[in-house]
Amino acid sequence: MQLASGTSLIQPFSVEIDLAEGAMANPQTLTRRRASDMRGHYADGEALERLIAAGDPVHYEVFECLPPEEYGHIFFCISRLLPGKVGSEYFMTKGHYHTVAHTGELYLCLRGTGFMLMKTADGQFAAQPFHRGAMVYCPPYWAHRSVNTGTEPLVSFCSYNAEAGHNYGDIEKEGFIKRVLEFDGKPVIR
Ligand code: PAN
Ligand code: ZN
Repeated sequence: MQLASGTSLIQPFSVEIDLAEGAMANPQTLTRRRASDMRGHYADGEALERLIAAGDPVHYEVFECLPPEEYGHIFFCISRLLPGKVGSEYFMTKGHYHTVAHTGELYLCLRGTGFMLMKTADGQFAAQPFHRGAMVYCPPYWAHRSVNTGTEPLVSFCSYNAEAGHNYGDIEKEGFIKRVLEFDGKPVIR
């Protein structure tokens, strides 16, 4: 067998995912972001500071399985975003472009309700609803952010090119164009 340069041969493996709870057993990395990691992302910064002072709750957890970071390999993860609001804005992930911008991503929602917000560098915006069974395709070049508009965790399985990387800086500067806020008890994108 001829190996392509830059792509390692590794042994096949499997991992167990608790579909009901939204957790991966023995992930290689577990990233946990709290309210204090979200400064600068919500419209109501004072509401966020009150939340941080009141115990700095977890916003979301990402359980990742990371094969070699090489062309041809595939990363996959479980993203578990808790329910809640900062002022009237629903809990959300930071959001990012991929560092290798021409790489896409698949999200399969396993539990909960919400939206995937997406935007391009030239100002296009899209939102796709999340509910159990919704598979959202995030094409190359689109920044992406999950928003939980429900009362239970929003859990998604995600998969993307291993060499994609995460670029948080550009979207922090640009913002996502629109936010998901609660009005009269219902989510509104504006
Ligand atoms: C996901 C995200 C995950 C957390 O695995 O990384 O939902 O969101 P942030 O990375 O924006 O904090 C993904 O899109 N990976 O590429
Ligand atoms: Zn991504």
